[in-house]
Order: sequence, then structure tokens, then C-alpha cells
Amino acid sequence: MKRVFSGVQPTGNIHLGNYLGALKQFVELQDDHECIYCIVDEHAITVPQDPKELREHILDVAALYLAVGVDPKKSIVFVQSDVSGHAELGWVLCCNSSTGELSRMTQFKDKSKNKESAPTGLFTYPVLMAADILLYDTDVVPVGNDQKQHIELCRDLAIRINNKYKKTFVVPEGRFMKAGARVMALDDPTKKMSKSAENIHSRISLLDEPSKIKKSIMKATTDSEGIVKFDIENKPGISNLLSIYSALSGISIEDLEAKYEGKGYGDFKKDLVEVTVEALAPIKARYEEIRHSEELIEILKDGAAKADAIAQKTMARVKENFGLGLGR
Ligand code: AQP
Repeated sequence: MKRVFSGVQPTGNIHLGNYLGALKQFVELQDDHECIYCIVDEHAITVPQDPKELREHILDVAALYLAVGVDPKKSIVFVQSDVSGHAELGWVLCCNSSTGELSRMTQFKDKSKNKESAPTGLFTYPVLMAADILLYDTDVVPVGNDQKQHIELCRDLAIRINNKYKKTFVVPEGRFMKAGARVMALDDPTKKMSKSAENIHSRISLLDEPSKIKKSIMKATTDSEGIVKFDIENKPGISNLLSIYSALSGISIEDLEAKYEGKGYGDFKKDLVEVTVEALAPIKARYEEIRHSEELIEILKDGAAKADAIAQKTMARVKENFGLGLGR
């Protein structure tokens, strides 16, 4: 069976972008792959976090993994900082990456824009992400397409090290959804939907109340044409809403365009509110059941032990191939 690895940062409540771009894939893959899903808290601290809030967000994300359908009987679910191999391998990879290639990462450029100085961790974030993936001999990485550049870097590092030392790493492939690979912000469809954006109406979080969902969708930026048509270049707002509608309902974009022919954006948005509320209701209900349960903690502890066993094997191989330690 091929091995899958992916993670989400506990930087806030998971939104429709995270869900449609990544989490839906997590669930799809677990029947015929060996899946490892992580809550990447070490990535979260590349920007300032409140310690109490971070702890809560770790459990929120873990509960949401389960609520969307990740099954701990089929998949390993754990918290990144509970397995020391991530940071350890991250350092080894840092020593094999260059400041030049990291300077080209667009996410770093975006997040450090207009800042005189940025945390070193934000700069080396893609290397830690490569370590997360390579630590588990991962074949497939289900992510949103904002992560394409980071996956390429991970592959480059694996190939570079395999060529320089003995074959050490499996070279992974990214996996991207057809619908939902890049969900855009509702208030500005030129930016991706993000957990940390200031405007709460830029995103729909999986735990939003129906009234908030309604407000965010009805306020969503469209255009003055009033024609429900998919055209990313000229009509990015309605195209984004069409993609969301299609991904949540399973109705093709073409069929949606036909359904709303001759109708305005108002009717379309009202229906999208209904579809969204209906899709998120069972997720929210399941989340409420498990969020404060002892079962959740046990799942994460068990997951960390299983992940650590795999990680230790990889680290032993890395140390051997790099000549680190005493070798016995
Ligand atoms: N807008 C998006 N559309 C599709 N997929 C997305 N992902 C994120 N945003 C979108 C995918 O969700 C997974 C987890 O992302 P993450 O939490 O590790 O970090 P991120 O990409 O930086 O997500 P956010 O929401 O924008 O967080 P903040 O605001 O904290 O930076 C990844 O697979 C990602 O591709």
C-alpha cells in the first residue's frame, strides 16, 4: 500500500479551503492507502501564537479531522511536536538546502511582506514541511495547490540527498483536488481563503453558525454582470462560489451554470447558503461530540506512538547514511 502524509496548522478554525483542498482527500485516501495525518503545531509557531490558544487549536483541528471522517482505525492521527524526528530531520535538511532556493518561496514572500525582519522559522518552514513528509517515506501528499512549490522543494531535497549520499528518501508526489484545490477569499477572490485573514467574512469555517455562513456568502464579492458563469479571469468571485457549490454538492459547474441561467446572483447565493449549511451540519455535530472527550486524547497519544516508531527507523537510516552519531 502506498503511504500518504499530510498536515494542517492549528492556527485557527479549519475553513472550506482547508476542507475542500486537503481534508476531503484525507478521507478519500484512507481506504486504500496507509495514511498519516498530523496537526503541525511546530509550523504554527513560525508566527506568534498565544500558548493557551495554540493548545486549544491543536485539539480543535484534531477533532475536526475526525469530524470530517478521518478514521483513527484506518489512519494515524497525531501532533507533530509529539514526534521529535520532525525537528531532527528538519535540521539535517536545512543543512542541505540553500538560502537562495528558500528565498524564492512565494508563501515566505507573502508572509514576510513589508516586514523589516521575519522569524528564521518562517523562512525555513518549507524545509520542516519536507522533513514532515520524508520522515514517513511518503509516496503521496494530499494538499491544496498553494503547496505546489513546497512539494517541489521537498522532491528536490530528496533527490539531491539521494544522489549525494546513499538512497535515503522516497521521492513523494503531491495530490491535488480537481474542484477545491484553491478556494479563494470571499471578500477578495484574488487571494486564497485563509485562517489568519483579518476579515472573518473572507472565509467560512467548518464550525460557523448558519447565520454567519449566510452573512459571509450573501456579502461575497461578485461582479455587476449578474450572470452565473465560470470565468476565472473576468469573473473570479462568482467562479469561486461556483467551485465551492460544485465541490460541496457534487453537481458539475456546467450543470450549475444551466440551473441558474436567467437567474441573478441572489438566488444562486441563497441556494449556496443552504448547500453549505447542510454539508457542514453533520461535521459540526460530530465535532461537538468528540472535542472534549478523553477518546480524542487517547487517539492522539496512540497516533504519536505509531508515528514515532516509523520516524525512528527513518532517522536511524538518515544518521547511518550521513555518518552522524556513533552508528551503534
Ligand atoms: N484556500 C485554500 N484552498 C484550498 N486548499 C487550501 N489549503 C489552505 N488554504 C487553502 C490547504 O489546507 C491544508 C492546510 O493548510 P495549512 O493550515 O497548513 O496552512 P495554509 O496553507 O497556510 O492555510 P491557511 O488557512 O492559509 O492558514 P494560515 O492563515 O495560518 O496561513 C494545506 O494542504 C493547504 O494547501
